[in-house]
Amino acid sequence: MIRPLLPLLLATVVQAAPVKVIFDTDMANDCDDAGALAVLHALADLGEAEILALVTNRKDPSNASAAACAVINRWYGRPDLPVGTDKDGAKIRGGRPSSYAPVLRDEFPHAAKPDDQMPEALTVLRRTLAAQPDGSVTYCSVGALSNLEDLLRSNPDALSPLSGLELIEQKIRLTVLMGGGFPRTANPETNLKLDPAAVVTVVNEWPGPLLWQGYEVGAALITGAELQATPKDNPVRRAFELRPHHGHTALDFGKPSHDQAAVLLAVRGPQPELWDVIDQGRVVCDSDGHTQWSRDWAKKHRYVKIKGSPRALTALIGELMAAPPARTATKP
Ligand SMILES: [Ca+2]
Repeated sequence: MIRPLLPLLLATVVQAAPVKVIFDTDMANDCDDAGALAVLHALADLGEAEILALVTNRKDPSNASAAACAVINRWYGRPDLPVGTDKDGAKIRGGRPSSYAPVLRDEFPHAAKPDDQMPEALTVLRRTLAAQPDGSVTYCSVGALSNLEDLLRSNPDALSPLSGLELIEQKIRLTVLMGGGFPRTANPETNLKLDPAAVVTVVNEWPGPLLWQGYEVGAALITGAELQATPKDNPVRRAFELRPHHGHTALDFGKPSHDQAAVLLAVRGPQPELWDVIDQGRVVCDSDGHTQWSRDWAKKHRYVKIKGSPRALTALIGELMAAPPARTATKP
């Protein structure tokens, strides 16, 4: 069945081939990761993206990040996407478990195991990259950078005769990073604060282009209430319903959309009508995770700012996040 396309979705960029995406998520604390995975599936439904694999990058006490990913993949009719977890990755400070991941795990059908029994994220990354054509993969990171560092430091193995550095150079065309703040923020941004050593490695040694989206971008994009119009058995809606935000839930009035914006940027690129791009410099990271834009030495780094009003981006993310799945949800 062909579903009606909403006006903003008609503004889709016509592309020759879908963008091949690896999604690296801390599907645990904030529900914008759930919203971002919804946007990614919606873009795949539109033929703009091909989801290659998911990896999780934050150790959540509920041990259910992979299950939450698998539940959402199944809702969108893609239950067989590879999902890997980082076993020694960044931990949530204070050990507070996710407000939504264990509930999604328990209320919805899926075939995922607990995070500590899932395939290694590094294995999933190396296997996925080795199987793809050169220069074809877009890496979208919306959490800690631990998996990127692990990949960068990895050695040749049975999955590929290439080192991690060589795999990145050969296979990844663009890496989009949600993290940091531009200009410099008072406190280090959460994703980078989780594993500053990994950030220092990535900013200094990642061989390909990095496109940064700082905290301030998502903070201006409030979405989530659009999900009220979706079915009650939509797990993304459920994640927003469970996530507290300023005395309400994220479903009531929405919340900032850091990760959804990063997915949009990864798949559609920095469309000039929506984004300003700042280049000719590099991101510098302190040992505490603070980022700063420096023009002292040009690397392949850029960062984005919203062009003009955030209204168009907000509406676009809201529509994509609430678009009904094109495929029938897979039965358990
Ligand atoms: Ca995230």
